[in-house]
Amino acid sequence: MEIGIVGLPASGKTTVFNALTGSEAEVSAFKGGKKDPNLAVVQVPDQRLEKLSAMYNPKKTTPAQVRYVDIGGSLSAHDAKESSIDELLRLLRPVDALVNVVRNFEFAGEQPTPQDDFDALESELVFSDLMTVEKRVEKLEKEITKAKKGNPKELELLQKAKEILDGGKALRAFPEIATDPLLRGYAFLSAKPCIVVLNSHDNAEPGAVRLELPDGVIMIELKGRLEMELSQLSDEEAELFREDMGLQESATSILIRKSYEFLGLISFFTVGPDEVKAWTIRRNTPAPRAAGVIHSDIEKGFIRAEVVSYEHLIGAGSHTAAQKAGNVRLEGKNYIVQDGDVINFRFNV
Ligand SMILES: Nc1nc2c(ncn2[C@@H]2O[C@H](COP(=O)(O)OP(=O)(O)O)[C@@H](O)[C@H]2O)c(=O)[nH]1
Ligand SMILES: [Mg+2]
Repeated sequence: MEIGIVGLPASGKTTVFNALTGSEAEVSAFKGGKKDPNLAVVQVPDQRLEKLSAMYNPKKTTPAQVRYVDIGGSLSAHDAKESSIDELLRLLRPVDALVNVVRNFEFAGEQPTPQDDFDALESELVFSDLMTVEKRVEKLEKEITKAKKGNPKELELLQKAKEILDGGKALRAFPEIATDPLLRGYAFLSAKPCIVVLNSHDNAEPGAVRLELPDGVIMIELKGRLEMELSQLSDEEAELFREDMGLQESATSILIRKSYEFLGLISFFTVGPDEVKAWTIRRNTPAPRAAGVIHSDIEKGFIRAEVVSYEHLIGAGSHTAAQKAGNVRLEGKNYIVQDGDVINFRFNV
């Protein structure tokens, strides 16, 4: 899973990035500071993986990962050159979801305006998609009328998208457009699931700010700077501080947990003496496609999946015991992989 962090200048993108990833990327005290993107990989906390690892005692234990990209610069055409916007878009196209950081702290004497900030960024996403659509529609119309090539169905979908975007709306609320395979290649930003991070000052009363958000957007409140400071302490120290401040879970785990839920992601496991590993897939993924996450050869040569649920395996104490109890199943290509499945794929190459 890959998450792109976006937001207005000085909303705290890099601060939140540091909080989430334990990085120490440079935050800036003025608007329009450092512009280079920051990238980091974070392990998804999962107690099941630890239990499986204790059972198999493998050489290597590999948690599922989330990649975070803090894109740095602004998407707004007002304060960025087209070339730098293209560069940002290139970084954002592949991400599975956007985290939109909204300022809820005083900055350089300016009071926070979270609703306005959210609306402004939402328009940037819509505007960026509109630019893409307009260019493409123009080209496709020419191709279709003059050269008799190009897909009229694609044009029709793009024209619908243009209408929605012209009306100032994000594409994510229109799944028939946002998820159509013909448009997937455009990776429209406003079609991506969006998680708003309300980046609150240290003393903020949780829940005090309510935002009006469009469909398909959820909000998580974080104290970015505080969480960043905590992320730079040792686990034990951070735990003590958390208890003191009445914070239960780290920002990282809250965001990862919520984004998993929100994006409809689940984990399955592969186990063995060499490696115990967690893999991320979307809910409702059939077994061969899940196998493809491990390697495309396993998907192509898929024969069967040998499946036992995490609960059955741990309950039985070993794979052999689970098998004796009749809880290891052989599943075919239509099997829908479930959260916590422990799978051994059988395949031909
Ligand atoms: N009080 C407070 N200040 C913050 C918070 N997050 C960021 N800042 C400050 O806002 C400024 C910009 O932060 P930065 O992370 O560089 O924002 P970016 O431009 O969006 O990447 C810095 O001076 C930060 O210290 C926060 O949660 N609380
Ligand atoms: Mg920054």
